[in-house]
Amino acid sequence: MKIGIVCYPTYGGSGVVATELGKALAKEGHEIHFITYSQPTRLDFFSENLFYHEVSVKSYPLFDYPPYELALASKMVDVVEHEKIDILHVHYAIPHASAGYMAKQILKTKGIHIPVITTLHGTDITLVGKDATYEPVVTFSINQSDGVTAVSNDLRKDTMNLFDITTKIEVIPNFIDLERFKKQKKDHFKKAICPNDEKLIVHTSNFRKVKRVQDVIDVFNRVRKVVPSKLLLVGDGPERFHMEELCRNLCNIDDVRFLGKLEAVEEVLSVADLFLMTSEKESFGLAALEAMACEVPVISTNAGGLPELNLDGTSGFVCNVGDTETMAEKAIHVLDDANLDRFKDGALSRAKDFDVSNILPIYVGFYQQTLENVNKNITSIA
Ligand code: GMT
Repeated sequence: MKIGIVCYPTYGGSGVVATELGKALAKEGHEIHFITYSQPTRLDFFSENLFYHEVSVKSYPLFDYPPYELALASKMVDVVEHEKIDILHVHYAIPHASAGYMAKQILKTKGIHIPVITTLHGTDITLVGKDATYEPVVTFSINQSDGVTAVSNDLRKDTMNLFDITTKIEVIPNFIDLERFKKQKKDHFKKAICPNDEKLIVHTSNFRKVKRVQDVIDVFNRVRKVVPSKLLLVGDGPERFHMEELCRNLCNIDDVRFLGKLEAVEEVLSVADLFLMTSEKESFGLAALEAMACEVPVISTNAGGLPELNLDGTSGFVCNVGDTETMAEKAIHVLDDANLDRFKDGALSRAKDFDVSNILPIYVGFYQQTLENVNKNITSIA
């Protein structure tokens, strides 16, 4: 198949999923055309089946807000027409689903019937999408998509509750490439961070309010009083400055390190003993899955789709949002040498359920089904 993929090309989970999906499909022989405003972060190598089309937005003194959605829709039209794309798959509803709808209508006037699939990732529904600023357009463009997927049952449920949805939503979870995300031998790295054999706790995120990074610091503070440990904070975002301040006030600063954005996060995860995900909302929790694949147990909240990924008592524990006392108790239990190996095995075994080899065929099947449905409709109209 020739597939056009539209996504945010940044470090965010939706962009990572879209890029890894495109790479995996290209490996299977499909031709993948990424349509974004810059080269996706993880698309940094050459493959004969991967193409990148840049959306550039022309500015004009009249525009306080350059019309990205129009430039994107125009680019989609151009790529579909000239590259003979079979199906468009847009990731993150805003503004990709509505741009996809517009491209589809324009292409229809040229006799081209392009199916558009929208994948909902989380904040496009639970935070931004439900706001009255965008809600009518999000509802319309989800309902007008030829296929819709959500990354967890919980996100599907939220979408049905928050919007007036008249179309079926298929759940296709996030996935992981276990060839890349696996525990690597990095003893020298562990020794450098934990010279006295301390336990290593890791958190990675985009440091937005929704991640409640202050709870990570609170949990760490409680744990370190019982278990000698260090904390690594990976990623960057609006809350990082406040979190650095909080650490300076609360912790021994030698025990906490902020690493910023990292390309090879699996190297850090390879030496971690525990991963913390304290989010207030989390549709799936890709960062936790990456940790599990590297044999790192997870203490997470029970928000959104997290309990669908993190099995309580097996791959780690799930706790109520904000209940840092219980999170710390569970963390101390997991970090106990008598328990740690069992949880590490549990984490890896759960991650294997989401291996790309299990999830990719579901996407391919969904593309084929959507194409068939659209073709059937065209034939019945003609
Ligand atoms: O986590 C974020 O804030 C980034 C966001 C995104 O769309 O880039 O991630 C969302 O999509 C990921 C991939 O499907 C999910 O694993 C994350 O759970 C989800 N984040 C939230 O729901 C907050």
